[in-house]
Amino acid sequence: MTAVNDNKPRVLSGIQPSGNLTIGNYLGALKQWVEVQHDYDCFYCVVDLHAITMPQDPVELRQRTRESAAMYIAAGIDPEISTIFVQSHVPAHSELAWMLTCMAPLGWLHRMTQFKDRTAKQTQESIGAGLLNYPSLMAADILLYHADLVPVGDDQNQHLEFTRDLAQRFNHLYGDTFTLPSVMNPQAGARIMGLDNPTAKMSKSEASENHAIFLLDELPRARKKIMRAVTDSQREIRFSDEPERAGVNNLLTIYQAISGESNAAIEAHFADKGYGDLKRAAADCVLSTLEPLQARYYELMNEAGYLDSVLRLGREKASAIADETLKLAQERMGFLAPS
Ligand code: ATP
Ligand code: LTN
Repeated sequence: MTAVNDNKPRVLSGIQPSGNLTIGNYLGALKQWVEVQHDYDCFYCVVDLHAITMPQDPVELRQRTRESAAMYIAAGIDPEISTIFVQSHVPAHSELAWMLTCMAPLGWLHRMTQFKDRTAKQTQESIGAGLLNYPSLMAADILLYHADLVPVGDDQNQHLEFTRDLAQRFNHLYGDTFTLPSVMNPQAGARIMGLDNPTAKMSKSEASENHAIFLLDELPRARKKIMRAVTDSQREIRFSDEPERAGVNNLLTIYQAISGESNAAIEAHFADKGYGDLKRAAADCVLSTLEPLQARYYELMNEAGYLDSVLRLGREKASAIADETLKLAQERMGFLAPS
């Protein structure tokens, strides 16, 4: 750890390299990561161990792990300030995850909505046990670094509650060991919905063509996807939580998350305008974000060796902290230290 960061509260978060990153990942997670990095000692990992809870092609997984790390930097994470690393490079994550798995009540795990959603359409025979234990691994990621704050989209709030409950259980049984983390959701953009189906969360592993805007979509393609977004047959442009108005609400949310304007200012701006105007304005905002991000991304991917050096340093900095926490937890649980 560098001396400057010693007194700052800590942040940890991660994104799965399970597909190409979307504007949902950007607005729900990455954008906040960039915003907090000067005020916190930040650790951002590419969570490849989480990605394998669903089947992954080995060649693609390796490639996407590098691409995700490059995307963190392209989005504005400064590797000189924040620590960027790959989860599987720090074995302490897997080791603490096992210890926490053994303490995690099955009832808690079965109540996780992400688990219920992901397994709803599968048979017991086809669901890997990792999907059930997924939250214990996420808890390990967070607790190893004594993270104070975890910036995520709101779909992860239940996993954060689980992490706190598990940390409390450990602290109660074995003595004060882990810091209880708080969740941080963005004011706007905590849940971006699919453009083709605005009642479902935008997800990077959803296959349909007009569902998600990927951060690497060519700009005309990204614009086209927004122009084709599902809306409704009404005319009024205002924020709303009614399910039938979810499409318009989603476009307003995207516009707001990027422009930073208030609800009232946005509704006033669109008062005498139509859905076409809203879509064009949302597309302009999205493109103004994607353009510089893509330019930085391609520069980084062409710079041989740079990304590897960032990940090497990240691994060193992360391991130093994680190994120490793991050792303490092992001692508390009663493992015999190697002599
Ligand atoms: P997958 O489709 O592979 O399950 P995902 O796109 O849901 O992935 P994750 O890797 O699970 O993405 O999430 C990474 C981060 O991005 C988390 O903080 C999550 O809350 C956030 N995030 C993902 N999708 C959205 C979304 N549609 N709106 C806001 N935040 C999101
Ligand atoms: N489960 C998260 C990804 C994730 C994560 C973490 C987020 C894994 N470990 C630690 C924050 C902190 C998801 O977004 N699906």
